[in-house]
Amino acid sequence: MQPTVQALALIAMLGSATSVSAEDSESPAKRPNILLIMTDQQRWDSLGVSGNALVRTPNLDRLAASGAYFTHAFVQSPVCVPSRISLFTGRYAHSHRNRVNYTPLDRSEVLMLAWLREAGYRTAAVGKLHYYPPTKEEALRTGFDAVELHDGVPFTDAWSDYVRWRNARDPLNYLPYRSLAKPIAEGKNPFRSSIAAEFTDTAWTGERTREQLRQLAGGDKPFFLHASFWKPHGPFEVAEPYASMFDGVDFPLPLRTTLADVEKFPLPLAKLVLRDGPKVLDIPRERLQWIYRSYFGTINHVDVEIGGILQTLKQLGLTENTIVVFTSDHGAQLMEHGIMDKNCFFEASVRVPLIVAWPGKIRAGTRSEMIEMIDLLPTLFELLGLPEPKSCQGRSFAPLLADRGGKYVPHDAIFSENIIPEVITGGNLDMPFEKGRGIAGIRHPDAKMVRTERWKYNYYPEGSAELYDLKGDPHEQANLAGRPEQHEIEAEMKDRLLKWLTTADEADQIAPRWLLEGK
Ligand SMILES: [Ca+2]
Repeated sequence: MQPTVQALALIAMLGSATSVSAEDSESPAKRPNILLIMTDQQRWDSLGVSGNALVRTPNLDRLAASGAYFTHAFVQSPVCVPSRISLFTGRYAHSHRNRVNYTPLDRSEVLMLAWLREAGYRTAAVGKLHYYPPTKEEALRTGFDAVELHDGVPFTDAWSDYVRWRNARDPLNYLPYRSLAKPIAEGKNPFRSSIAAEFTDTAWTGERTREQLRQLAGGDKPFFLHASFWKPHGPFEVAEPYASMFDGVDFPLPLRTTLADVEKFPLPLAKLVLRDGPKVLDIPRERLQWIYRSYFGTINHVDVEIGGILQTLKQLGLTENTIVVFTSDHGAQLMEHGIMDKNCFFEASVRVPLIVAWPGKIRAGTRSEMIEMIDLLPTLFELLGLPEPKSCQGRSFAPLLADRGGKYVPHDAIFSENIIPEVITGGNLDMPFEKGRGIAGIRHPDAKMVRTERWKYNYYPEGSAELYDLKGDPHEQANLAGRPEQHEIEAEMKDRLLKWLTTADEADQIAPRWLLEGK
């Protein structure tokens, strides 16, 4: 196979050994492993360590206590594919251009795993990847040596290793894996799954990750292993004993959103809320309560599996030499502002848990600096002693984790961006995308968010905006955009967005650092 242009560029970069000092550079065999554990649609406030007294996440809480736990980590796009590609490229969605779900990855983009493989790592993935086309071949093409795939939506089941695994084991394999038990007694969880916990995709992801760990432990290369859970993403089916673990527990529910509230939203956001009609706002409180119990039940199930993965890591003697990262691709509204899922800029959607642990090597503690998820790639590369790909737009926070000589400059603002496909497609995924013209000739309503410690400003292309004072209004209830007394702060936030959009790509436009340094 011919080496790719990107591979040659990396070899050139490694040869010039630029951004790390000689004592930081490790030989490939000595470099630590990376275990990247990811969940789908898990809110920042869904861990015990986040201050949520009702949830049960003892394993993640322990991991957080052993490493650096970030309370203010933000995804670059509040939807699956753009967010994941941002994490894996260290680039904003408008730069990697993979901006909505079910769009193919631009072949000129290089993912973290491909850079790591070129640097001597063995790379493997278990679970949800969400590439398009959603095949194992496509996943392998992006730089994985081994992939066990389960994207978890029906049209991808033909390629699902989980579906095959379950079919071979589960006596109830004739039932769809998301089927709900019937009948459900009055006062019991209507989302109880008819599938036993041991045959769920959550259990499969845990089991296969542990098996991959055993295989990778025997190799002579360091490894990058991506364990990617489908849950706690809805629909909210949940297996016993997790289905009934919160029976009788009342989670605090969000304020009810009325049609009058939604009519004040920017038009794209209002269309997102009302895509299936206004009846969504009338969800009975009791049913919503069961949704909360089920969502947090699946989080406990995932936590149990993560506990098993970390236990295997320990048994294999790998804990000391493995950087463990835990995060999620975006959060979940759970009916805050009338939205069940995400695709918006409220904190519940853009803010996610982030833990980075490496015993004895990085400082344990809780950090409140604002982190962009594109910062993870340069951080890991700095910890590994690898030069940062010049295409990367993130900022390493390694100086927060260890004393490495570098000084950390915290972000004074972080950014996210979002295309709301439902607004233009009505949920129809088959509408053809036309280069330069969007979908069916309609340009994307491409919304942008900037957030400082205190303010959040969301701008929509048709000219509407939201401005929230997070200090006085943490639940983002009062949109202050357009108020004369907020004119100055609104102008400042808009200016930040413009500066970001005009400079984020500058690494591609100026002389690459590796040509200038190391002389
Ligand atoms: Ca997702």
